[in-house]
Amino acid sequence: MTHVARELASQPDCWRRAAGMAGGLAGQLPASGERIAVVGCGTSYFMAQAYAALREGSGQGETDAFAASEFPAGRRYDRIVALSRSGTTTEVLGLLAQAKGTRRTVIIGDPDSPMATMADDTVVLDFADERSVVQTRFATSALTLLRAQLGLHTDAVVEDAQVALAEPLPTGLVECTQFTFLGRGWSVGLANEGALKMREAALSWSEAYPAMEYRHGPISISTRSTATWMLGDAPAGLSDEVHATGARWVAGGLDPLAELVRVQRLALAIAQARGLDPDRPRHLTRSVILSTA
Ligand code: F1P
Repeated sequence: MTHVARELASQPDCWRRAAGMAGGLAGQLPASGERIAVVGCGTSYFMAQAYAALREGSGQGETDAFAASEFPAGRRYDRIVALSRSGTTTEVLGLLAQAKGTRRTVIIGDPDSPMATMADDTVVLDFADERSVVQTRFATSALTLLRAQLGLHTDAVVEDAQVALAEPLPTGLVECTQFTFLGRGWSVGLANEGALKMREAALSWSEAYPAMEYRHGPISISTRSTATWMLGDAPAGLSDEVHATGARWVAGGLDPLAELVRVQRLALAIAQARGLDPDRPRHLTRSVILSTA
């Protein structure tokens, strides 16, 4: 069994643990009403997008998400929250160093990483750290912690993750030549992450959009050999329009975070079918550490 397959399967347990921490971290995580920015790179950035939409959408304060490299230097926030499994990603370290006057909270997997000592609040999810390069459980556990702190996590989410791990994947998906993942609100970040997983682990041509954007161009890619996968509830009429292209439509019936687990499984199934080792993703390293930033 690969590291990524084992880590992927441990997500229900990790989510339970992460959610259980939320009550004890009230002083370290953003309070309701704070104006915050959430940052990260790669997978961590997509989790930041999901959290930002959940927090602002539930009326708990203005929340912007940025790739760490694109943080607008002139903006003022009550707090910057950085997500980083490794705690070593160059762009995140650079931003935290520059933002000394702002309260900085980091959520990291490795307690011995440089990020652990440079923030005002350090939250360590070491139980969710991973051996694999391709992230699964750290990212979803960090989001579960933040979701629980917003009061938006329930046991039903963990039950859905168990269903996502147990049920067979829809037939015919492994053979598809292209995948489009769609989301709405907080699941836009999850759609972005699903597409990234497919690229990283399976070298699959995958795209992601807010669901209402699909008709504005991306639909032209859809045809009999492609699949369009909705994370969360679909806009009215969209499934019919996808069916009319001949593409496969995958309706996300589970909680969107559990639906992402199904996408992770698909990425591994495609990697296996193509003879790829998902623990050795092409051109990737566990963390991007730049000598010239
Ligand atoms: C972020 C990240 C991963 C990506 C790759 C390089 O790392 O961009 O999402 O899959 O392995 O690093 P981190 O800041 O969360 O450690």
